[in-house]
Amino acid sequence: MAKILLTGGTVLSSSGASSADVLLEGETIAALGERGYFASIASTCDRVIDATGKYVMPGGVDVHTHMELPFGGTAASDTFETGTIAAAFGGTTSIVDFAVQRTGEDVRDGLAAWHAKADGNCAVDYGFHQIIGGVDDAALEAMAYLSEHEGVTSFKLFMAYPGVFYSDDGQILRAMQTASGLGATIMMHAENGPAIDVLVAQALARGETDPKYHSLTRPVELEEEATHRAIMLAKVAKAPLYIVHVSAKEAVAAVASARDMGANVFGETCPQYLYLSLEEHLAKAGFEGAAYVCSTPLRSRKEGHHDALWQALRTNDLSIVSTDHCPFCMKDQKELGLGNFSKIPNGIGSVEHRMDLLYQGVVTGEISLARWVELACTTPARMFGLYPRKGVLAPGSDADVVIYDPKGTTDISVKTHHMNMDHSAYEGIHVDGRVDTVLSRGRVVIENNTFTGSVGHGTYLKRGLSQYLL
Ligand code: DUC
Ligand code: ZN
Ligand code: ZN
Repeated sequence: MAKILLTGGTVLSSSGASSADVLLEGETIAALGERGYFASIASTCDRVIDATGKYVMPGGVDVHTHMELPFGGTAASDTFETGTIAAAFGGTTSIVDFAVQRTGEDVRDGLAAWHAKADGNCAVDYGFHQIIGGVDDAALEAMAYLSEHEGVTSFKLFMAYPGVFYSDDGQILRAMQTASGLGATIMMHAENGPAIDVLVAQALARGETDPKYHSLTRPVELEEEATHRAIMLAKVAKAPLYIVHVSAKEAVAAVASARDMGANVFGETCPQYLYLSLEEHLAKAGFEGAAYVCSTPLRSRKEGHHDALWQALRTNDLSIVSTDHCPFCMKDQKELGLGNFSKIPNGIGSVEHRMDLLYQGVVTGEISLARWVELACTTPARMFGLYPRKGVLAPGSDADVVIYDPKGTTDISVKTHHMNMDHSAYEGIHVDGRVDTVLSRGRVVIENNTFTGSVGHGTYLKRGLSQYLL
């Protein structure tokens, strides 16, 4: 079994920082010791990595990605291969992607299709949530099977996208009741889709076709209302509820109020809602704004959503930052919506940049170092049944480790990123930190800005139930 010693670094966890050395044996962490503790065995190690002046932290866990997702007549442009290599470059060593079932389809076929896409093609470990796009008796039975036998313990429902993924309130309640019986988590895309569709049709009829109308036809009220309705339905069903991609401060308030009452209600946000805005990005002249079309949509900075999201990350009103990585190229993909914003495929790619962008929040004083680790690594692992295998540096945990250089810098650009996209939504953004070295299950997969891992190294993660419930 290969032995790797990481010396000289500052080890980070969700509770703080300490000077420690870390010994890896094979695929797992063997021990942590105070500085120099392993000096006598250093010569027996296969490799000693000097992390002096750098942070040594758990590999990132991104619990919201969409590799190869079919959407709007095209498909997300990252394959499991390109997307997980990009993830590794960015210090993310586990992803949880979404298998898809639509009305009339067999849930197990949907899951099998996602296994077929990912199996043998991933550079880092991966798990699946299951989208239930057609709640019926068979789908409810399948939820039990997936939760008990397949390591799929979370199910995403949509209050948006009528005719595609949408569930009505009765369907949502039934799925929540099933989840409650299983101890599984319901993940919710909380936007009032039928009302949005009316606003979209009215905007198009007025000739309002530019990308910015994507946000203007998805007003905060329709995110707030759906979030509140989802919380009430979960309360009736007594089911754990996780609101995905929260973007509006009013939706944060709904989540916070449910949490204050002791409900198992949780929320995530994504880098795009922290860094990008309606005014500065989506409303760019011409068709440039199409790069920033995602749902929930980018919000107005002057309305205070961005500040409210950072605050909620500090107070744990929001518990996780994931990416909703759903990349589309401008050419041939976003371009499908030229002259009609409603045809622009929804999604932004950032699986490579989540750890860096969130670290910039440490630099600017929005969050602490410990909170960075908690939001990006530890809580995602706990929320979705991967802890303590993932999300923490502890004896017995997988040796998924990021050595992060706070003196390094990262300039995000399409010229240097590894995602399969012909643009970057974060072009020109500067981060005062840099991913230095990444290990996935004891193997160095990134060093010297080079991918040294292999496609197929990533294994399927059978997940347990949430370890984060109140
Ligand atoms: N939102 C996106 O931006 N893309 C895919 C699906 C979703 O809900
Ligand atoms: Zn969604
Ligand atoms: Zn998503």
